[in-house]
Amino acid sequence: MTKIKRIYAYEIIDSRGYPTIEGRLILDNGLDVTTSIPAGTSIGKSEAHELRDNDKMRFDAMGVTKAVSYINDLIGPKLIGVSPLKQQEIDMWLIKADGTKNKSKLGGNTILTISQLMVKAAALDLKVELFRYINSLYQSLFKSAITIEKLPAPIFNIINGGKHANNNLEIQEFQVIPSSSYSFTDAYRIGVEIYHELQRVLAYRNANITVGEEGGFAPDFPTNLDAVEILIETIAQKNLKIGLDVFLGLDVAASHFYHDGKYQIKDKPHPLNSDEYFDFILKLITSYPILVLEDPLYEDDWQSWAKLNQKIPKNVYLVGDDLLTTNKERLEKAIREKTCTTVLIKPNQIGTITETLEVIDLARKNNFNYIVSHRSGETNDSFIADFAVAVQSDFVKFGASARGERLAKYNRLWQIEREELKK
Ligand code: 2PG
Ligand code: MG
Repeated sequence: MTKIKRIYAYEIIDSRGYPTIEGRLILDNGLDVTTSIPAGTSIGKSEAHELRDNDKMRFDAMGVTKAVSYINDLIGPKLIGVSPLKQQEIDMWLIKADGTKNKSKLGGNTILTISQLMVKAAALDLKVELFRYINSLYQSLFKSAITIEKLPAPIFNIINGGKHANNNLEIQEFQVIPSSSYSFTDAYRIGVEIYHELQRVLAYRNANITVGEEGGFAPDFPTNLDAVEILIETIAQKNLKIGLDVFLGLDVAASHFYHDGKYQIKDKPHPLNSDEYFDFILKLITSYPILVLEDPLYEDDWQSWAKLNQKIPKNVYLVGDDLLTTNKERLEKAIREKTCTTVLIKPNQIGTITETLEVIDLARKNNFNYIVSHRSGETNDSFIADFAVAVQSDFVKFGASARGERLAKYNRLWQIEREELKK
């Protein structure tokens, strides 16, 4: 059986210009893999802790040398001679070594580096595509199979706001979603064409066409609804039918404009209390063909979430991201209290691949939807694309159809459709 010969890590710079961890694993047969770790800008309170140096003399305190040294000096040496196939054992060992609830000792970023390295090394050693290995890992962990038959439908975030851009919109992501009846190839083309059309529409209106963190445009508008209207106009320009060919999505990321019990958005002249804001969201969802609605409410207001879940149309995916943070306990509560219908899946919110798969298993067993997502701070690693195919996520959220770190994922999906899943 192939064993680990060496594991080490170092800093690289991510899409936001900040350091993150890249790890490398060398097997005793000479094969080697690397993986790198994304980072969020709009972070949910219950996410795994991201270990940063907090040394103001380096990289605005964002360095990860401590995390790197944990891998190089502490964890890596202990894994020499171990088989990378022992995913669950190794993940559990890391969780125990950390010993905290939110991985604050070793860092979720430190732990995930090791966890992802194991997955990649195992797939390479077994000479199977990464997505097929992750799929078989799920099956061996939970004794239940997921049949790989389709590519997830892409959600393109083409206008950025909130914490992801320096513009004046409070809503974080304005998305277009080609109908899931399209092949990935067609959905990708439609997403790319809409992106360029939007650039033309914005330029025509003298709006700013610089981009935000996820590659979407970052214009200023008098209201958030103006950004939604612009998407509708753009889709019509392409002769596509809104609500049939293409749908809309929003990641409201409401926790980030919720202050002192009120929601502050420029669509209304005064800060809204919970009831007023609730009506605003309900009106929004009934006025536009919104298929995916993420984090419309503050992340600890479970009651309002449950109320909204009762009231919104059943075909809308009500998604908990900051609300659920890929956390099993939080998902259990959401299932119990019928808080939403969909969990956003981001491995670095929880810190190991085993735990991420556990959350997916819990969702599947309870008919809860899940959507696999990147982070705003990304690298060119396309691990998450394979992960999404492996678990047959209905949708994926990898940002705009622009910027290398986003395209690394979309292009990998395209490759899988072309080379692996062609009928
Ligand atoms: C989100 C994500 C990804 P971030 O809120 O869904 O789009 O953003 O990585 O900044 O948390
Ligand atoms: Mg989100």
